[in-house]
Amino acid sequence: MNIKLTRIAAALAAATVCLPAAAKEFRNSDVHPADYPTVMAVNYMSDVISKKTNGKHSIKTFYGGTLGSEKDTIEQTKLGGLDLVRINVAPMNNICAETMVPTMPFLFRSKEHMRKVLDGPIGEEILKSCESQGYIGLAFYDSGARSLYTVKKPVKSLADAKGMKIRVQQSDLWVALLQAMGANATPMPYGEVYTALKVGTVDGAENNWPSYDTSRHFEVAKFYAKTEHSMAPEMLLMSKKVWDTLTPEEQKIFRDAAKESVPYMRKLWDEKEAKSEAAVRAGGAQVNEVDKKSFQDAMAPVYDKFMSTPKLKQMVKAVQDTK
Ligand code: GTR
Repeated sequence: MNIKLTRIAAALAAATVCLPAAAKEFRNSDVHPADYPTVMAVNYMSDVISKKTNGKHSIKTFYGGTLGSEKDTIEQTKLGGLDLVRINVAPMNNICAETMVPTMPFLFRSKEHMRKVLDGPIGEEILKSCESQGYIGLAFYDSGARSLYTVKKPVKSLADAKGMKIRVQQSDLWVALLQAMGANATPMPYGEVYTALKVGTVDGAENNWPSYDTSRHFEVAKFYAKTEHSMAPEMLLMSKKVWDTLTPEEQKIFRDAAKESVPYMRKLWDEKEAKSEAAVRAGGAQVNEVDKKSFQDAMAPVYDKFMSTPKLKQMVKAVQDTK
């Protein structure tokens, strides 16, 4: 190629890089129903984006798990087949190690503690950690505390969980967590849990009030033991492949809109938690307290096995030191 042509090619390449992405309705996936706080938060984010881009960009959420399980949609997002995905941190645990930190059992002391950590530098570090794996971490959303629920008999102490077959999310850490309780942990996509509880493939599962309610799991597993063993939050991720097609200005609009959706989501979350707890109690759920300390004490092996590097250990300490 002569010099002139090379210059033209270079100029064209530069122009391509700077060209703004074409107008687009970005696709997001969520396993929850249309009125769940996570789905409504991304709708809110979409409105903000649409306003700031004069209607050029928006986000459509395919809710109710129609695009697949969290594990599958995470893979599609990496490839750019899906633009965004709203998931729990759990299915990211095997992909970026830092996401294990906010999953760790009994780590957060309260909702306020969790929010403070995730809004601060540790939260940012975790969101950033997924970038090298092909994901742009845009936000954390609340997911409350997860507790055990069972079909045939209540769990009142650690001993009661022994040998029970309990569905867990698709994460090695989650398998170990339930094993540490003495249970037989069975990883399974969320959409299959209702039937598994009903036909007896599993004896129980674990989740927060809103999921226990909206999934109707409370109809088949009515014993809810307030173990509150993890406050593993939700995440909103964008495909790095798709992200790279946005201009820096558009990227900023997406980031800011995601952050703006967080307080909105938290307000909806607080309301939903209270409503769902009341709904499942009215629907026949039998709720009991447990000896939390015995559950907590059983978690040491989980920390030893998964918080194994100096970096992860330091992150756990930084969380614990956050006042
Ligand atoms: C819910 C969470 C979902 C999914 C589900 C599960 O609380 O919002 O993203 O992780 O639990 O247990 O699979």
